[in-house]
Amino acid sequence: TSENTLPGTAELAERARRALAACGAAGYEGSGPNALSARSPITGQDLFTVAGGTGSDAHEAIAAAGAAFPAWRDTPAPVRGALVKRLGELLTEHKQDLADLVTIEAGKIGSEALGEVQEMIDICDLAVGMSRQLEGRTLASERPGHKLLETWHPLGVVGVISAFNFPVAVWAWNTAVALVCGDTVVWKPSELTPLTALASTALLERAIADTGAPEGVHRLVLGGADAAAPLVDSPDVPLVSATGSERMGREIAPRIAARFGRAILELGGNNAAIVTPSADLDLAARGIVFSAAGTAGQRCTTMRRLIVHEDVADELVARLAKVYTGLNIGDPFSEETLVGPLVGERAHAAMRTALERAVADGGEVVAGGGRRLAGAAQDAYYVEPAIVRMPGQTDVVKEETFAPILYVLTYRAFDEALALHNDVPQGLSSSVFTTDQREADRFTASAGSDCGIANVNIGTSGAEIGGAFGGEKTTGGGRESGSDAWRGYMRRATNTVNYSTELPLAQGVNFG
Ligand code: UN1
Repeated sequence: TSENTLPGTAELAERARRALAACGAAGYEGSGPNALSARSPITGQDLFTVAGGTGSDAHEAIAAAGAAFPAWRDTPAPVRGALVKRLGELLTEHKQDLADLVTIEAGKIGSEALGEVQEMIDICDLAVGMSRQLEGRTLASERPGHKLLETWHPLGVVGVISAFNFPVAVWAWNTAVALVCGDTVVWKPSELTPLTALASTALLERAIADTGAPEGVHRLVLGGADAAAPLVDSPDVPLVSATGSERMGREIAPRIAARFGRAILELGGNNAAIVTPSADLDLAARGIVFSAAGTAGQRCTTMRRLIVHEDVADELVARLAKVYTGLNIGDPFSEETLVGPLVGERAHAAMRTALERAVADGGEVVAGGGRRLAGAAQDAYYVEPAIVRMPGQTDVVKEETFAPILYVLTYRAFDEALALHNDVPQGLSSSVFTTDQREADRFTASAGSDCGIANVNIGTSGAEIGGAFGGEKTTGGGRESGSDAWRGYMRRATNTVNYSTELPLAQGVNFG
């Protein structure tokens, strides 16, 4: 492994400024009461300060998006699609600029940062197609000369709250779909990633100007949890789509429910893979390493548990440990790097604590766990992804620690593997590695994985945008992105139309 050197903070700040300027963001640096530090986990240092008052105040933003709603609602959906099409073109043009900002703010390696922007472009393509396919159904009426229809209408202002780890893709999933659905959007990104938010907003604003859409269809609100409070509590925001921790979900879900608002929640994951004796271990090892160590363990879909048949456990763990020892950890801008930094000190402390608890529970750390590059940047937290063999699924294994720790459990019978798999509070993503069709089909059947995503012979992370994304239990139950997840962004009306000259009542009721 090579201990690569890190870029300097001043160099990162310059690179960020260049990318922002290319995307058309200007006038964001400064001070003021609500000023925000833009920081890079690459060095752990502040890059510069984003002026207080950059972006809108949430109340103002909700009012502006609310005022733009009627005109946007009344714009034909395929015309709304033209805005998203233009956004997709601008994202394609500025793919590298945005990816640079994702690397600078979230610490993702170049390829994953570009992948995140590709995910934005992909959802724009999908949403443009959707804009001509927002379809309802016709249903059979029980009455002669009547028809029963379902129609779908724009909802209103959608509040989007997103996390640091996918600072722009998750915004795009929500925003591209909400916009073609005729909704307007107020976005509160993570306070850790204001720059990617400013750049994406600048691109969307350009697309709005280019296509003549109402300028209030989108507003950006910067700040911490306080800044998002009006989105959570305002009756003028019929839908809140929030991605983040279970703790955040527990805080906001009851408040949204108390006003009968709708929520799409994407909270924690504690994603596992079952590896059966018939698995192709080469393929499994590759899938596991990408899902468990990739993105430094900071995806909601990161693989955190491995449930391996005892006949193949030693061999698989030995292979994984070998690959882990060779992982290049360091500067995410370096082509050789596979593992960039953790987002910050708290993530590192959480990782340390989890490893200590795992060891206290009888776990054995078979790879990684150490800190790297502390000499080069004491405020940056580079860690070796860890593999820990556990004697059982103890409390720490049932929690989501947002860091690269893979707990390994063993099983004898497939039933036991399924039981262990589902015995955690979270239900986002899952996979089985097997060449036995019965096991694969059992895993994806009703009594198999209880997650929103259940894969066969690929890892738990890196879902395509074409499917609906989200999970069950404490993951929150929401679905975003593809398939018919768009329905969550619209309101449904049932229409009964009588085209006869009679007035028969339903259920055979006679009334005079
Ligand atoms: C997240 O970590 O919040 O499936 C989203 C994946 C990505 C999205 C992850 N497409 O890993």
